[in-house]
Amino acid sequence: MADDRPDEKDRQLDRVRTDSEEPLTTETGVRVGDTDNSLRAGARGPTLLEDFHAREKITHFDHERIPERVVHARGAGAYGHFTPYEGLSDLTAAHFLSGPDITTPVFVRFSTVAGSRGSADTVRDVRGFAVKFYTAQGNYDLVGNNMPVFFIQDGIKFPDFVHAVKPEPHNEIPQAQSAHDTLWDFVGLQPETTHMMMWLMSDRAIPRSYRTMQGFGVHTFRFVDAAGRGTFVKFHWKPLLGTHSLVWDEAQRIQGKDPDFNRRDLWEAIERGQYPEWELGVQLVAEKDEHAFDFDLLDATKIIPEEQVPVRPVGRLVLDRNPDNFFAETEQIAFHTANVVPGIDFTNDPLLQARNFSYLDTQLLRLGGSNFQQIPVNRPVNEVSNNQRDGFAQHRVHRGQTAYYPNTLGGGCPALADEGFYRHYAEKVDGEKIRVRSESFADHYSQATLFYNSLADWEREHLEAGFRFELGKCEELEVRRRAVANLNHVDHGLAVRVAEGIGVAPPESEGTPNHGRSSPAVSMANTEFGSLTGRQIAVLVADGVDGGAVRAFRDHLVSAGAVVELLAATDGAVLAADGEPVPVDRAYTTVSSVLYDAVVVPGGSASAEALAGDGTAAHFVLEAYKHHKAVAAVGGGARLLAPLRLPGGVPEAAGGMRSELGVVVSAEAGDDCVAEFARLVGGHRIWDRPTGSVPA
Ligand code: HDD
Repeated sequence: MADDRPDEKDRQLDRVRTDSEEPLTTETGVRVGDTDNSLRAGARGPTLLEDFHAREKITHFDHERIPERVVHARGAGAYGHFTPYEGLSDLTAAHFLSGPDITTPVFVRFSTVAGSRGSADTVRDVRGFAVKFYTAQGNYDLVGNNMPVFFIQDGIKFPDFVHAVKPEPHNEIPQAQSAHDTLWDFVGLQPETTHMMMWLMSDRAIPRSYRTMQGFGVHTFRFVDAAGRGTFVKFHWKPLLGTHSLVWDEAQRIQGKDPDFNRRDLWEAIERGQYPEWELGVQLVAEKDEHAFDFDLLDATKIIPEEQVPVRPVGRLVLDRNPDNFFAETEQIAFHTANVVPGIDFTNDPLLQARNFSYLDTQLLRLGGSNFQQIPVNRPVNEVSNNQRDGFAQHRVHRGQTAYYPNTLGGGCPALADEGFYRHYAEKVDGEKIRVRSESFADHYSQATLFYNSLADWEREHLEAGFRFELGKCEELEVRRRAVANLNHVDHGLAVRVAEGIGVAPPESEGTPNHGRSSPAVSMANTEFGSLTGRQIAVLVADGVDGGAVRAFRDHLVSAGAVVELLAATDGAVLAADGEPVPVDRAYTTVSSVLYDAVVVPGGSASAEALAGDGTAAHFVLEAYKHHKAVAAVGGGARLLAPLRLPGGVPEAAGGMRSELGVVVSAEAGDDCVAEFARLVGGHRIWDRPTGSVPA
């Protein structure tokens, strides 16, 4: 942990942590002397029913699995803490936001949505970003995503949407993919999905790391102050490392090379002490301004553009402790949008209202009954006191004669709180009982266009390629056509380019004209760059490598927070040109360029010759280049650049350092060369590098 003092949640968990050194026992505590042989009638005879140890062991094993989450089944989580920058008592009665001296323990679970528990991390999908704050006033769950809008406006459509995106029911294909007919059939018929589909086809759907991912509460919520006054609020999480994504081709390859890519990255960063951090921001709208926008604040398919209402930074989230046990903690944690604390309330957003039903309901099935809040990871750090009793797996031993309110026989306990209790915002509600969608939810295209207009060129190209990929996987031409017709209301040029890529006729005339407005804050190009923290750098080496160059890169990059791994044809060590043994971290046959952010070929003529003659090493560099990663080659290492077909050929190493299109070539690993490479790595990717002709 960041500091070694356990927080309240940690102390609570300590009471249930188990690392027994006692001899093996049954669940009833009876010692076991043999767990390898079942009790039989004679050495070769049948097994006896009275073997209670064997039966218990196998029965428990048979019951190890619980239903996976119906969505967000695959996830990874960590503990940490949240601290506000300043007191927000003028806005909310929430105690955990009342001052910078209050630090609240949290558990955060990141997830994909569509795939099963065992699916790969780097699929094209929304990512869940669910935060449980263990506050002194009870648990508060902010159950968000890494995209600020949602597919549908009313929760009654959620089962339809999820059935459309999940594997198709007749053959359970494809796993964890949105690129199939049923999803696109649904979205083409349901134009409210258009804005979210723009985000889903963008690189936001393939984050480089959970650490480089934004989070959003999505809905408009309400802050409520001690006097009962409300303020609309939208929540934002901004990663301090910037918001960075993978390349789609790379993401697909990682699914095979390391299906746990994002999960491993989070775990290892925390183990290294590089604790991921996010800043919590709020967009605030006064109650009187509820109708001041050209969209409805209650419509979860809309953002409030940051240029219209700036994001005010209010606090810091740090994740600094990995769970002890994946099942006990990450799997059994139960989030619920209705887990709120005094000072935070809902709005009438119909998506949120449905969620407030769904999350409790789903936990009852998934975690086997009504006592799931007693599971250690779910328990609040303050005391629970009520008349709820019994049920499956009741862990509390309630004492006394009474379990009802009011009572005198139990001394009136538990009594009602006279302070600090939850007060619902006294919103005036008056309406007819009708099944309609508000007219104010009717515009499904303006913000999709706003998003498209706001992207950098490379983001826009990736988005268009995303549409072409996904629709190209749809068998039904009519499904493709409908999707294109929908895009024609976002931007005519986009619709034409997508249509041309998937073999359907481009729309002849413009649908809805592009309004030309943009919101630069939604572009990833406008987030943080420059940090090397946790970047993975591959250094390719063979016998005869220039040991000085290896040290120069390693020292500089590691001191800037990067992780540097030396890769060779085999594990063990290589012999540097100066005769020194250089330990190898991994054989490059066990990894792949897609698992690294950048690659260095340090030179030394024998090493360069061996690497250039090894197809695996040559492909490593080629593929890194194809995926827009920084490449450095020192001295003879430049030989590996030959297959790259660089425009203008391989830069000459003789005349000092050259840096072009993210390729640094230098005769020596001097400070200028290493610093230039570090700068490129901090810039994440070299998007203006043309890679179409690179055969990787
Ligand atoms: Fe949901 C899980 C996020 C709409 C019903 N949702 C779940 C998780 C996240 C979200 C992050 C995983 C929590 C964890 O790690 O355990 N969901 C969202 C967001 C939404 C949203 C940001 C829209 C703004 N969800 C939504 C709707 C419904 C649900 C409209 C139902 C009407 N979501 C569920 C669920 C899940 C869930 C079925 C599955 C597992 C669970 O709850 O605990 O209840």
